Amino acid sequence: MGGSVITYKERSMAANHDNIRRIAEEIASSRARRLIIIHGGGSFGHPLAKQYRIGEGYYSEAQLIGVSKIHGSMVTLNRMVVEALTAVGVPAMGISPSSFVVAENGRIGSADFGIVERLADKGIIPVLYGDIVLDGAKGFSVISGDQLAARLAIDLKAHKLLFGVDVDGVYTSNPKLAPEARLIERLPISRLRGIFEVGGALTTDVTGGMLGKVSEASMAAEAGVEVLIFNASKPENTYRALKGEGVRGTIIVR
Ligand code: IP8
Repeated sequence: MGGSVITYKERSMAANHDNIRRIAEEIASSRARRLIIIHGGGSFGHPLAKQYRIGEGYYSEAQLIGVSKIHGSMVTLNRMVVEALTAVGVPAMGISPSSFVVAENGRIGSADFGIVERLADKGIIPVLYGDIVLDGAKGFSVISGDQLAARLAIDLKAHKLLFGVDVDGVYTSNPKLAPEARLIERLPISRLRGIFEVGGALTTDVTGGMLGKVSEASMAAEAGVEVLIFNASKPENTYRALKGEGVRGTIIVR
């Protein structure tokens, strides 16, 4: 669940309750099982990460309060998502990535997904999120929900990896700026570099916007996971994606 779908990215710490509630309902009616949900930060994560210059690494004690605030803010958003899911009967449980992930220069290093996998096996739906984690090289770093999702999909040999965003998929240029932008429905990894400009996010996104998403997604596709980027702001799409029904979007293929 992209941060741009579940929050208003241009406002400070503003959750999009309508989207959160609607997507929770779609997940409930899909009756998807062995599902792991990962959500992004949107306006609950990126502005604070920028304010405390987490991207530059940990260099001052003055950043510690920022680490605490960023994590706390993500926990708040996570509670909203989990509560929306439980309200419609989905057995969800929020899990903090910072309690079991250590990064190395911004990339997930050691991560024990054992508990997440066992919960999913039991029928609980773990709900993880982009988080600020310990980093062996930088002190702390922000791990995006995208990186986490791709790594989980690879390590747990997921069948499908679905990225719900606020546009229909990957375009030949930024669809919010360029009217001539065309949706790329099938994107082979080999076409990824050089041929087109994917374009970054329009608002503050410390973890790379659409470009970062596509690069993480391609790693999962490379490992044989079926990857779809679709528009979760549009009603019914999340339901259809979970059911394996046709959804307009971008499929990333090996
Ligand atoms: O929105 C980043 O997660 P993302 C979360 O998936 C933080 O990039 C803490 C900025």
